[in-house]
Amino acid sequence: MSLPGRVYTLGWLLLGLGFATLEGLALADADPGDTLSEHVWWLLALHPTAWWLALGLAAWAVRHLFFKKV
Ligand SMILES: [Ca+2]
Repeated sequence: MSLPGRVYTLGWLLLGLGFATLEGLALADADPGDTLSEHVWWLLALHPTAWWLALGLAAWAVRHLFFKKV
């Protein structure tokens, strides 16, 4: 199944808007432990393997975003 490109664009825009809203609410809330970075640190503290997964994801993201072959 193939969706029109505009559907994906709208989805990514909604995802970004949702992220900005959630992160803004978490930053405005004085309670700790609710921002994205705090959740990432929590995940990384669970098991050393999480660091390797994060490193792999970061390497993939850098390659994908900055060295993508057109
Ligand atoms: Ca907070």
